[in-house]
Amino acid sequence: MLTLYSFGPGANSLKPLLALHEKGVEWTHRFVDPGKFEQHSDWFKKINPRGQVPALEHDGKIITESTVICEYLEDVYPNINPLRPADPYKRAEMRVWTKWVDEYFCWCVSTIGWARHIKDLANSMTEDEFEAHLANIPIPEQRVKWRRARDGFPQEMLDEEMRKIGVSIARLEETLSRQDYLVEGEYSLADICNFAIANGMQFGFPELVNEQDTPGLMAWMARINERPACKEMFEAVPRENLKPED
Ligand SMILES: N[C@@H](CCC(=O)N[C@@H](CS)C(=O)NCC(=O)O)C(=O)O
Repeated sequence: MLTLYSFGPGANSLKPLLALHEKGVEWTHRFVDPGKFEQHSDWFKKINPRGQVPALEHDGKIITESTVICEYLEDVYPNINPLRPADPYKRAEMRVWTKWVDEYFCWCVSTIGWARHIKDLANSMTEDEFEAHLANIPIPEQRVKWRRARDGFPQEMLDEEMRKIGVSIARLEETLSRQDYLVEGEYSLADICNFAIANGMQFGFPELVNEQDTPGLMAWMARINERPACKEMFEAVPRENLKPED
Protein backbone atom coordinates (compact mmCIF):
# COMPACT_ATOMS: atom_id res chain seq x y z
CA MET A 1 0.00 0.00 0.00
CA LEU A 2 1.49 3.32 -1.17
CA THR A 3 0.24 6.76 -0.17
CA LEU A 4 1.85 10.01 -1.20
CA TYR A 5 1.22 13.12 0.90
CA SER A 6 1.84 16.18 -1.21
CA PHE A 7 0.87 19.73 -2.18
CA GLY A 8 0.20 18.55 -5.75
CA PRO A 9 2.26 18.86 -8.93
CA GLY A 10 4.67 21.67 -8.15
CA ALA A 11 8.14 22.03 -6.59
CA ASN A 12 9.34 19.16 -4.38
CA SER A 13 5.95 17.42 -4.39
CA LEU A 14 6.11 17.11 -8.16
CA LYS A 15 9.17 14.85 -8.06
CA PRO A 16 7.58 11.74 -6.48
CA LEU A 17 4.22 12.54 -8.11
CA LEU A 18 5.73 12.37 -11.57
CA ALA A 19 7.86 9.33 -10.67
CA LEU A 20 4.71 7.51 -9.49
CA HIS A 21 2.82 8.40 -12.67
CA GLU A 22 5.81 7.20 -14.70
CA LYS A 23 5.84 3.90 -12.77
CA GLY A 24 2.09 3.44 -13.17
CA VAL A 25 1.90 1.38 -9.97
CA GLU A 26 -1.10 1.44 -7.66
CA TRP A 27 -0.96 4.27 -5.14
CA THR A 28 -3.16 6.87 -3.51
CA HIS A 29 -2.72 10.61 -3.17
CA ARG A 30 -3.44 12.53 0.00
CA PHE A 31 -3.49 16.25 -0.75
CA VAL A 32 -2.05 18.28 2.12
CA ASP A 33 -3.60 21.75 1.96
CA PRO A 34 -0.98 24.52 2.36
CA GLY A 35 -3.78 27.12 2.50
CA LYS A 36 -4.93 25.48 5.75
CA PHE A 37 -1.32 24.91 6.94
CA GLU A 38 -2.04 21.19 7.04
CA GLN A 39 1.69 20.46 6.78
CA HIS A 40 2.09 21.93 10.28
CA SER A 41 -0.92 20.12 11.77
CA ASP A 42 -0.46 17.51 14.46
CA TRP A 43 -1.82 14.71 12.25
CA PHE A 44 0.70 15.45 9.51
CA LYS A 45 3.63 15.98 11.89
CA LYS A 46 3.02 12.40 13.07
CA ILE A 47 3.83 11.42 9.47
CA ASN A 48 6.69 13.87 8.92
CA PRO A 49 7.87 15.51 12.15
CA ARG A 50 9.60 18.16 10.00
CA GLY A 51 6.16 19.41 8.87
CA GLN A 52 7.01 19.33 5.17
CA VAL A 53 5.74 17.57 2.08
CA PRO A 54 6.22 15.31 0.25
CA ALA A 55 6.10 12.14 2.34
CA LEU A 56 5.49 8.60 1.18
CA GLU A 57 3.85 5.90 3.25
CA HIS A 58 4.66 2.37 2.12
CA ASP A 59 3.18 -0.52 4.10
CA GLY A 60 3.27 1.57 7.28
CA LYS A 61 6.79 2.90 6.73
CA ILE A 62 7.34 6.62 6.11
CA ILE A 63 9.88 7.92 3.61
CA THR A 64 10.61 11.66 3.40
CA GLU A 65 12.79 13.92 1.22
CA SER A 66 11.53 14.20 -2.35
CA THR A 67 14.66 12.89 -4.09
CA VAL A 68 15.05 10.06 -1.57
CA ILE A 69 11.43 9.10 -2.21
CA CYS A 70 12.14 8.92 -5.95
CA GLU A 71 15.23 6.75 -5.34
CA TYR A 72 13.18 4.55 -2.99
CA LEU A 73 10.55 4.01 -5.68
CA GLU A 74 13.36 2.96 -8.05
CA ASP A 75 14.64 0.49 -5.44
CA VAL A 76 11.16 -0.96 -4.89
CA TYR A 77 10.18 -1.04 -8.59
CA PRO A 78 13.49 -1.34 -10.46
CA ASN A 79 11.99 -3.10 -13.45
CA ILE A 80 9.00 -0.85 -14.15
CA ASN A 81 10.02 2.01 -16.44
CA PRO A 82 13.47 2.51 -14.83
CA LEU A 83 14.25 6.17 -14.15
CA ARG A 84 17.87 5.57 -13.14
CA PRO A 85 20.50 4.78 -15.77
CA ALA A 86 21.90 1.24 -15.54
CA ASP A 87 25.41 2.42 -16.36
CA PRO A 88 27.25 3.43 -13.12
CA TYR A 89 28.85 6.50 -14.69
CA LYS A 90 25.54 7.79 -16.04
CA ARG A 91 23.92 7.02 -12.71
CA ALA A 92 26.58 9.14 -11.01
CA GLU A 93 25.85 11.95 -13.48
CA MET A 94 22.16 11.64 -12.63
CA ARG A 95 22.97 11.98 -8.93
CA VAL A 96 25.12 15.05 -9.50
CA TRP A 97 22.05 16.68 -11.08
CA THR A 98 19.67 15.60 -8.30
CA LYS A 99 22.15 16.75 -5.64
CA TRP A 100 22.54 20.08 -7.38
CA VAL A 101 18.81 20.72 -7.57
CA ASP A 102 18.38 19.89 -3.87
CA GLU A 103 21.35 21.90 -2.66
CA TYR A 104 21.36 24.90 -5.01
CA PHE A 105 18.70 25.36 -7.69
CA CYS A 106 15.68 24.62 -5.50
CA TRP A 107 16.70 27.10 -2.80
CA CYS A 108 17.12 30.23 -4.89
CA VAL A 109 13.84 29.62 -6.74
CA SER A 110 12.09 28.86 -3.45
CA THR A 111 13.20 32.10 -1.76
CA ILE A 112 11.97 34.24 -4.65
CA GLY A 113 8.72 32.21 -4.74
CA TRP A 114 8.19 32.82 -1.03
CA ALA A 115 8.92 36.53 -1.36
CA ARG A 116 6.40 36.82 -4.20
CA HIS A 117 3.64 34.42 -3.22
CA ILE A 118 3.65 33.65 0.52
CA LYS A 119 3.53 37.29 1.64
CA ASP A 120 -0.27 37.54 1.48
CA LEU A 121 -0.81 34.26 3.31
CA ALA A 122 1.70 35.25 6.02
CA ASN A 123 -0.05 38.63 6.39
CA SER A 124 -3.54 37.15 6.51
CA MET A 125 -3.10 36.51 10.26
CA THR A 126 -3.08 38.84 13.23
CA GLU A 127 0.23 39.17 15.09
CA ASP A 128 -0.96 36.74 17.79
CA GLU A 129 -2.25 34.21 15.25
CA PHE A 130 1.01 34.44 13.36
CA GLU A 131 3.13 33.87 16.46
CA ALA A 132 0.93 30.93 17.47
CA HIS A 133 1.34 29.53 14.00
CA LEU A 134 5.13 29.91 14.07
CA ALA A 135 5.20 27.84 17.25
CA ASN A 136 3.77 24.90 15.24
CA ILE A 137 6.59 24.97 12.69
CA PRO A 138 9.26 22.45 13.61
CA ILE A 139 12.17 23.60 11.39
CA PRO A 140 13.86 26.76 12.75
CA GLU A 141 14.88 27.90 9.25
CA GLN A 142 11.25 27.62 8.08
CA ARG A 143 10.17 29.82 10.97
CA VAL A 144 12.70 32.41 9.79
CA LYS A 145 11.34 32.09 6.25
CA TRP A 146 7.75 32.61 7.40
CA ARG A 147 8.79 35.68 9.37
CA ARG A 148 10.59 37.07 6.33
CA ALA A 149 7.59 36.30 4.13
CA ARG A 150 5.52 38.47 6.48
CA ASP A 151 8.02 41.27 7.17
CA GLY A 152 9.78 41.27 3.78
CA PHE A 153 12.99 39.55 2.67
CA PRO A 154 16.15 41.71 2.72
CA GLN A 155 16.73 43.13 -0.76
CA GLU A 156 20.35 41.98 -0.66
CA MET A 157 19.17 38.41 -0.19
CA LEU A 158 16.66 38.66 -3.06
CA ASP A 159 19.37 40.05 -5.36
CA GLU A 160 21.72 37.20 -4.46
CA GLU A 161 19.04 34.56 -5.01
CA MET A 162 18.18 36.10 -8.39
CA ARG A 163 21.87 35.91 -9.29
CA LYS A 164 21.85 32.20 -8.40
CA ILE A 165 18.74 31.66 -10.49
CA GLY A 166 20.61 33.17 -13.44
CA VAL A 167 23.54 30.79 -12.82
CA SER A 168 21.13 27.85 -12.58
CA ILE A 169 19.35 28.67 -15.82
CA ALA A 170 22.69 29.04 -17.62
CA ARG A 171 23.83 25.67 -16.30
CA LEU A 172 20.66 23.90 -17.45
CA GLU A 173 20.74 25.60 -20.84
CA GLU A 174 24.40 24.74 -21.38
CA THR A 175 23.54 21.03 -21.17
CA LEU A 176 20.08 21.12 -22.73
CA SER A 177 21.27 23.05 -25.78
CA ARG A 178 23.43 19.98 -26.57
CA GLN A 179 21.20 17.07 -25.56
CA ASP A 180 17.55 16.11 -25.02
CA TYR A 181 17.93 15.05 -21.38
CA LEU A 182 20.26 16.01 -18.55
CA VAL A 183 21.96 12.63 -18.70
CA GLU A 184 22.63 12.10 -22.37
CA GLY A 185 20.23 9.74 -24.08
CA GLU A 186 18.27 8.84 -20.92
CA TYR A 187 15.20 10.37 -19.35
CA SER A 188 15.91 9.95 -15.65
CA LEU A 189 15.36 11.27 -12.14
CA ALA A 190 17.80 14.03 -13.10
CA ASP A 191 15.10 15.38 -15.44
CA ILE A 192 12.18 14.77 -13.10
CA CYS A 193 13.84 16.48 -10.12
CA ASN A 194 15.01 19.52 -12.10
CA PHE A 195 11.75 19.78 -14.04
CA ALA A 196 9.95 19.99 -10.67
CA ILE A 197 11.67 23.31 -10.03
CA ALA A 198 12.13 24.62 -13.60
CA ASN A 199 8.66 23.98 -15.02
CA GLY A 200 6.74 27.24 -15.22
CA MET A 201 9.81 29.49 -14.96
CA GLN A 202 9.00 30.76 -18.46
CA PHE A 203 6.00 32.46 -16.78
CA GLY A 204 7.57 33.45 -13.44
CA PHE A 205 10.94 34.51 -14.90
CA PRO A 206 10.22 35.30 -18.57
CA GLU A 207 13.23 37.63 -18.78
CA LEU A 208 15.49 34.61 -18.07
CA VAL A 209 13.60 31.64 -19.52
CA ASN A 210 12.27 32.18 -23.03
CA GLU A 211 12.52 30.81 -26.58
CA GLN A 212 15.26 33.22 -27.57
CA ASP A 213 17.66 32.92 -24.64
CA THR A 214 17.04 29.35 -23.48
CA PRO A 215 15.70 27.31 -26.40
CA GLY A 216 17.20 24.07 -25.04
CA LEU A 217 15.54 24.49 -21.66
CA MET A 218 12.22 25.45 -23.27
CA ALA A 219 12.30 22.38 -25.56
CA TRP A 220 13.18 20.10 -22.64
CA MET A 221 10.26 21.40 -20.55
CA ALA A 222 7.91 20.92 -23.52
CA ARG A 223 9.31 17.39 -24.07
CA ILE A 224 8.59 16.42 -20.47
CA ASN A 225 5.17 18.10 -20.47
CA GLU A 226 4.29 15.98 -23.52
CA ARG A 227 5.00 12.70 -21.72
CA PRO A 228 1.80 10.72 -21.04
CA ALA A 229 2.73 10.38 -17.35
CA CYS A 230 3.18 14.14 -17.03
CA LYS A 231 -0.14 14.90 -18.74
CA GLU A 232 -1.85 12.33 -16.53
CA MET A 233 -0.28 13.95 -13.45
CA PHE A 234 -1.55 17.45 -14.29
CA GLU A 235 -4.97 16.14 -15.33
CA ALA A 236 -5.30 14.36 -11.98
CA VAL A 237 -5.24 17.63 -10.01
CA PRO A 238 -8.69 17.93 -8.48
CA ARG A 239 -10.35 21.14 -9.68
CA GLU A 240 -10.92 22.30 -6.11
CA ASN A 241 -7.15 22.40 -5.56
CA LEU A 242 -6.60 24.88 -8.37
CA LYS A 243 -6.40 28.58 -7.72
CA PRO A 244 -8.72 30.86 -9.77
CA GLU A 245 -5.87 31.95 -12.07
CA ASP A 246 -4.83 28.35 -12.92
N1 LIG B 1 14.29 18.78 1.25
C1 LIG B 1 12.85 18.58 1.28
C2 LIG B 1 12.20 19.93 1.19
C3 LIG B 1 10.69 19.81 1.30
C4 LIG B 1 10.04 21.16 1.17
O1 LIG B 1 10.68 22.23 1.12
N2 LIG B 1 8.71 21.13 1.11
C5 LIG B 1 7.96 22.33 0.99
C6 LIG B 1 7.06 22.26 -0.25
S1 LIG B 1 8.00 22.23 -1.73
C7 LIG B 1 7.04 22.47 2.19
O2 LIG B 1 6.54 21.51 2.72
N3 LIG B 1 6.85 23.74 2.58
C8 LIG B 1 5.93 24.11 3.60
C9 LIG B 1 6.58 24.56 4.84
O3 LIG B 1 7.80 24.37 5.02
O4 LIG B 1 5.86 25.12 5.65
C10 LIG B 1 12.44 17.66 0.14
O5 LIG B 1 13.10 17.67 -0.90
O6 LIG B 1 11.44 16.93 0.28
